[in-house]
Amino acid sequence: MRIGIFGGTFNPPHLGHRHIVEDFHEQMAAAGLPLDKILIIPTYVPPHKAAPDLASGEDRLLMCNLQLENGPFEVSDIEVRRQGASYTWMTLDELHEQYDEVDPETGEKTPAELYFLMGDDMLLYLPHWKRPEKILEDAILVSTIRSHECSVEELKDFAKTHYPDQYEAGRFLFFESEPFPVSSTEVRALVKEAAGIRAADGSSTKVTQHERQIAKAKLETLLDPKVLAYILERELYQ
Ligand code: DND
Repeated sequence: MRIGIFGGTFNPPHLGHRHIVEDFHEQMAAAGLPLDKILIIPTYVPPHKAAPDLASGEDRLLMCNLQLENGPFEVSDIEVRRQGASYTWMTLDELHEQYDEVDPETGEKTPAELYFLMGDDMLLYLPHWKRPEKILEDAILVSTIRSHECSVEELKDFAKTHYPDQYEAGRFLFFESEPFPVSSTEVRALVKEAAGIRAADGSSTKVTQHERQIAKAKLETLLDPKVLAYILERELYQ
């Protein structure tokens, strides 16, 4: 079985996430490696960063479902259920346990082929992840650019320099994607602004009605309408 994995804090999930994972799906098929499914896996506690304004695991699972509930995508609560810091090597172990196939007669194991998708920032941060070498044994890392500040060539050079053996062994894949530059940090700041709160100082007095409207209009271009409605209804990030 060939499984794509898209892990993230998804606080909240935005159209940049949808764009990259849809491209991933298409490009894997175009490369002759069609994925049987793609698991979208929100972290419980992100292992690598402070996460201000972190919405609950339940909220982030729900928002991922609202954004990617159809097609080959399946939102998985594996990390939210496990709780604690969501180290990727642990998740890959669990996924191998779940999806590796064992021949009932010979006992021979056919490991699931796992392909873990990430944007450029996460690939460049890989040396700081817990157990990157183990991760590269258990999954192939597939990456692309988030903005034109980086290029696929730079990503290849980085992987070749830092993980030469794994690079030679084909444990990295890259694809070209037209960037959709947006971040969850930017989205949360806009949500605050749309609610009349100045993100920088938390003050509720200084945002004009016009600025609030502009923030709301910008959010409509960055979020799935169902995710935006959910955030506003639940008053998340305010
Ligand atoms: P983020 O916090 O970056 O997620 O976490 C990404 C994944 O890496 C999670 O599964 C983490 O558990 C795992 N990780 C990171 C560091 C250390 C370890 C594990 C460890 O085990 O030690 P975000 O929600 O911010 O973003 C999700 C993904 O979407 C990322 O790969 C990011 O690069 C990408 N992305 C975009 N890609 C294209 N265009 C955009 C994007 N915005 C985010 N606009």
